[in-house]
Amino acid sequence: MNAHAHRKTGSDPEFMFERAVETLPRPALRSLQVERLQWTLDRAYQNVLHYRHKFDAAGVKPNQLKTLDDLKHFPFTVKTDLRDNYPFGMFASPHSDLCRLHASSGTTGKPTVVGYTQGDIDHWAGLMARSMAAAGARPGDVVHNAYGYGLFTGGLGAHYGAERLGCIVVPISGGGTERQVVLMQDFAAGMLCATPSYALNIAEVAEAQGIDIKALPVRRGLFGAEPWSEAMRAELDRRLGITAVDIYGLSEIMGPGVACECDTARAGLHGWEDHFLFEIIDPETLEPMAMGETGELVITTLTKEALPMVRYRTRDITRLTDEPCVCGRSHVRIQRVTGRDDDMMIIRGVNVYPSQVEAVLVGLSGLSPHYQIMLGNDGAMDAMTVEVEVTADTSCSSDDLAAKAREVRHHIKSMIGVSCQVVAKHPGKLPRSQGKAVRVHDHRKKP
Ligand code: DLL
Repeated sequence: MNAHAHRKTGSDPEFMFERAVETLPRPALRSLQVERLQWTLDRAYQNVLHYRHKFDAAGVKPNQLKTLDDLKHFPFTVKTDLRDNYPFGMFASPHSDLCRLHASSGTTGKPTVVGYTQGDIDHWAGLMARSMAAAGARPGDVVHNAYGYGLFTGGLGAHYGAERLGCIVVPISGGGTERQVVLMQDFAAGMLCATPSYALNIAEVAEAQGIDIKALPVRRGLFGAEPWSEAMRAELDRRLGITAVDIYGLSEIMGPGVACECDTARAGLHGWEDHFLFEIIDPETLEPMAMGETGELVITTLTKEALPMVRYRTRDITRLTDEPCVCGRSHVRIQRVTGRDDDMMIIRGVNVYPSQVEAVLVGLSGLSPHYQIMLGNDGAMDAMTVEVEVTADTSCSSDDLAAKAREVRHHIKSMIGVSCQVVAKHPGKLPRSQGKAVRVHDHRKKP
């Protein structure tokens, strides 16, 4: 067996970064959560005017929370609360205690600014180390970090986590894909951190460079920051010769590492319950939903100092499960996030997420997994055009492209139940992702 093949198998599958807390029995986890929740509510009420006003208006005081169930009496927090209090109005720490700011790109209006104390950064690094270990990284591994560095939380979040775990981090960020492939090879990366769409781009560029990425030591992919499907996971496993693991997070709550799958089960992301409280609510009625039911994920931070978040409505649609996991971790599992409720398209009365379209496209013969969706008008209704790309070994005569488009249209209709237009393009004609892929382009007329 050569060295590469040996490294591919990994070592010490039982390794846990913080075994005691990751396997904490439910009653102990619950009492830890109540204690930390009381601390968080009190901190928010004492230090953030926004929370004080909201709690007062709802007629609740932090000391009224005695059990986790009492949280339902407290008001929700939404993204516009952060925008309305731009830039620092939601912070619970004085400026002198801050050590980092991150911000969202703010495509609509002002960016969302989030702040961290040194304590927050320490917790974040620990949770990212925990996530990476769950995903199969081990001390000494080379971690190729292709998440973007900068105001986006992906790059620095993964960077600090990898270092905390004792890995050797390559802070390459996104872009320059040919060089990424060469360095993955030369530095013998064991884990690739990237958005799933960028990982696909890396796989494709490696193939074009004639580098067999499957034969490289890289054995784990830590992919997140955007919705992706099981079909895409199978595609990434196959093309990169890795085990692709899903990681979830959002800036408002911390960044990456709020939840992560274990590589043992790959069946839902362990939400780190010693630092966050997870609820699912009905986005219409705002009522809490039961374990297993699908709705909007709501998160409350339990240890954040600079930016405590009380019942933050993520807009992400998912469900929670609490069945024991084969890995032995006791923390609740968040099922794959299909998309945000604001990404949901309603096409001729059918609710569609871009990731559902992806699941149909990935794996169809003669088709590359790249796609984009154009939204337009069809009279009073919304219309969807899906642009796909054929593979290099497929005929590109206009008849064949039209036939391919008809075939894809048929699959989308039969699997998602929605009628749409499909345009099949020549190889390489669709944009390639360098970070978060932009799947939907909205050309609908504004009312
Ligand atoms: O995307 C943090 C992150 C970086 C997560 C790297 C994972 C890896 P934001 O830019 O604030 O933060 O975007 C957060 O991205 O509310 C989801 O809608 C989406 N998202 C993040 N991870 C996943 C995932 C980072 N694994 C928003 N599956 C979230 C589906 C995801 N959607």
